[in-house]
Amino acid sequence: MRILPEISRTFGEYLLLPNLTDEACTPDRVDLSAPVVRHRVGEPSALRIAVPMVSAIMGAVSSPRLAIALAQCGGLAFIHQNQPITAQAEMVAAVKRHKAGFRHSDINIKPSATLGEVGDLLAAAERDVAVVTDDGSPGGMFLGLISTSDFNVHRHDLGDSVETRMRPAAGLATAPTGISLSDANTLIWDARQDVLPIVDEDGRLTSIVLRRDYELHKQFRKESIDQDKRFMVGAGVNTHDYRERIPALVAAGADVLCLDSSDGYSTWQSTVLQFVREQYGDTVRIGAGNVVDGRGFRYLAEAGADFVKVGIGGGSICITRDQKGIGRGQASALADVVRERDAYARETGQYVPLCSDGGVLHDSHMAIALAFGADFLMLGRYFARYDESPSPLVKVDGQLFKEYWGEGSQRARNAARYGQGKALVFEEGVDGYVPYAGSLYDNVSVTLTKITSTMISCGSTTLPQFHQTATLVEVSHQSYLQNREDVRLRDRPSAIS
Ligand code: MZP
Repeated sequence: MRILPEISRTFGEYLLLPNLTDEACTPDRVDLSAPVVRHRVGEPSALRIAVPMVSAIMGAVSSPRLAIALAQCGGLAFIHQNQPITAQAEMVAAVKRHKAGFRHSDINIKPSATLGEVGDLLAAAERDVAVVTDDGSPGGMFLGLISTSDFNVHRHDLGDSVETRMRPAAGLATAPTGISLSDANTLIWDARQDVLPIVDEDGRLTSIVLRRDYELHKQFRKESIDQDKRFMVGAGVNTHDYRERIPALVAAGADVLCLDSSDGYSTWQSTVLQFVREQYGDTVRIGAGNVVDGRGFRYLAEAGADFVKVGIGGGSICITRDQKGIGRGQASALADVVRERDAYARETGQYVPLCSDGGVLHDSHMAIALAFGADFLMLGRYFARYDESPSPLVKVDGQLFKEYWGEGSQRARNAARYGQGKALVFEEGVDGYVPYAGSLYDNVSVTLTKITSTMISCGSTTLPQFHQTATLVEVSHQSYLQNREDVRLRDRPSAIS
């Protein structure tokens, strides 16, 4: 038995101190891109993301629709593996079928459509917008746009039978097919529209550009796109059916795989990594985890993992620490693994990126995790709240929530992950709700702006620079409590009157 001479700490126990911000440190210069897979020190990673966010390998989080939305924002989704191989491969293929660029407008509806009809269309097509034309045909006159957020809220408030509500009509400017994204964005901006219809030579609507896409592009400029102009997508795999699942996912076009386990410090993971190298060499990339200390990292890095995922017990729906007594505060786990990653890079010349998985309760925790040295972040609760996640929207006491359940919950019945192939004997995750928060695009944009702003205060314009120069300080329990009390009072102004 050994007892580590330190306390296990989480993100909320730290704050960042500002560093000098100079003229070079402006929002337009901040580069949030991150490596996803191992690479030689000083050389670029073969797979990078424009923003350091990936979605959790969970049934309540990562669907094709969320994957496309997240790729459009510059991140990457991992399609969950708690489903038959064919179903998962079909989800990956569905993401890869979508060409990056302008949105398709193949859901066309009549102004007289009921909300129920619109909802069914949106859900069936996995789109977040439908185009309204005067006669409901693709060639009809463009009248406006319905977003899924509007639809969801209206449907709950008004029921299915009322007439569709549209965003204010926005058909003033149209652009010809073939226009570049930046020209389209200039037009949409100049015309002060929410949406820019793209029309063919006969004036028929072919696709659309959304203003919020423009804003995202303006800020972050990139989408997660492969060389073939398809959206990038990842997929979870396990240590049981990998001989069949991995080939199916590779054939479907998955860009990167990740072993999905609450405890990755095992010979099973090493066996899967070896299988991938034997079968595919370096053409298939695969991450492994989860680990919470340097030993676990070193074991998986030496076994050939392309990235390593950090975190046990910190997930918002996780009860592993209560049930099994296993885990570590996410900040302490990261600090330990980051030290080992850097030592491994010095010794071998190989940089193995780290993904911090779980435990992000506030946007500020993302900045803290990155400051601790994480290369990118895996988020479950954060994405589950949005229109694009696959979980049901429900109304409780007049407030809208999305359902969110852990992969170790009875609901997920993830015997493969938590029960080692046997029936689930005890739960490691809960089945609950998260407050509904609207569109992924809008929220991600705000979150990235906050991270950018933190980095500027800390005098950094790149993540590697942030890793090196960030100065963190522990907060006292008293200071933590006082801050929480302030937040409570801000949230409930009547309490101080
Ligand atoms: P969070 O972003 O909701 O805090 O955490 C998401 C992470 O929790 C997932 O990526 C996964 O590692 C972990 N998770 C998923 N299901 C469970 C469970 O049922 C769990 N215990 O811990």
